[in-house]
Amino acid sequence: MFSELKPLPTDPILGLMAAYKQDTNPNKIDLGVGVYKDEQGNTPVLRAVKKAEAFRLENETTKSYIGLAGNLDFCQKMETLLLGEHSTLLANRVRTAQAPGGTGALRVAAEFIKRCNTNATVWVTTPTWANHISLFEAAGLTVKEYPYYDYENKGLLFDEMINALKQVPKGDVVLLHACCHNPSGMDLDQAQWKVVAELAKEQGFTPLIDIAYQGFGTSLEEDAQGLRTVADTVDEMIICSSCSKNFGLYRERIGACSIIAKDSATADVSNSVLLSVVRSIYSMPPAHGADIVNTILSSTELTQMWYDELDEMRGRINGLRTLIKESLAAKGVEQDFSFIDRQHGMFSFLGINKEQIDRLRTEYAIYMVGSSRVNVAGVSKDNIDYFADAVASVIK
Ligand code: PLP
Ligand code: TYF
Repeated sequence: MFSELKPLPTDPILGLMAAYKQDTNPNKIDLGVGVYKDEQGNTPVLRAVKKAEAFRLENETTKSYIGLAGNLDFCQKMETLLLGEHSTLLANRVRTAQAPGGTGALRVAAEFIKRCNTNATVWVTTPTWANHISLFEAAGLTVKEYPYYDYENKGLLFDEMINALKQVPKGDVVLLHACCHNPSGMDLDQAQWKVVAELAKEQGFTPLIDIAYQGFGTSLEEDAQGLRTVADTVDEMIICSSCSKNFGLYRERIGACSIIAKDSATADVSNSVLLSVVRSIYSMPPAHGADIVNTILSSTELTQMWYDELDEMRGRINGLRTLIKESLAAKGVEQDFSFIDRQHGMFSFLGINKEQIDRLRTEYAIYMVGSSRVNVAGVSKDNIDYFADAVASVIK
């Protein structure tokens, strides 16, 4: 039966990562996959993570099964990180299952939605992370898009977005990026979050908030503010979170799927369905990443160390955004790139065309996604000049 299979293309972002690795040009720059890099181009293990891992190695007492929801202390800490320590929802309306990465959390959410309403449509931003679409479709859900990024003005199509969401009925799901929108870097401001939250309440659709970059935008608290506004407004919502970026735990596959229901009884029923979904996919999540996050967040010392490391990563990203804007202007590039400095997280669209993207790769060994999405963390003080010269030369 295998011989009936047709070959499928690889994920273009992961494909780019492989192509970059093989490139022998000493000046090559990787602006592709969304992984944080330091000034040396490395993605080191965070110091707080190393300490927590040493502690785990010494103190772990069993490898026995962990349970369907995973590490319950981790789940509780994630709820607090997401909703804020003063949230009244924490007492009885939220239930969380640890998941294998943000992607695992999204797949669990997709199956959960399916159990709620087999005919649900999931509405995603235009554009969105390509995996969103394939993942929800793979779960048998319909995916439709709503306007979001304004390619022309490098801003938001907010009025168009609201008009589209006014057509979304109860029983459908609207996916929102909490912060650091992937791929555009363009986020809603707090007033806009309020409008979306009120609309969700009025229309009755269920918000699904994907938060994969908490702490990479403005701060841990501010990056979750929009999510908290929605949580305080609506009766029910889903949150899919990831610890890949902010804890640098990418390959450990750690994230969570949280359900907020209108009351404690509905939350309990939702939780039983959530755990049934988990059991039918992978039975239970792996222990390591959750243990590390829980150890860090249980220790004042390690939490402070993590805050400092997160501040360092965010500071570097935001500094590079300014540097990119200024370097391109200094090269005499007339096109306005100031939007890069106004956007958040690791990604922005340069807004250059296919031919220019190809030239950057073939002539300069500068790799970015085909949409012109760049990971700004791939730039450094050492390569910024080369990068700015290259961009200036292809857009002339
Ligand atoms: N959601 C968004 C918007 C992402 O960009 C990513 C990827 O990095 C994820 C979810 C999932 O991340 P992971 O599965 O690596 O935790
Ligand atoms: O968009 C990105 O680059 C990150 C990383 O299949 C990623 O979200 C990309 C593709 C993929 C998994 C993770």
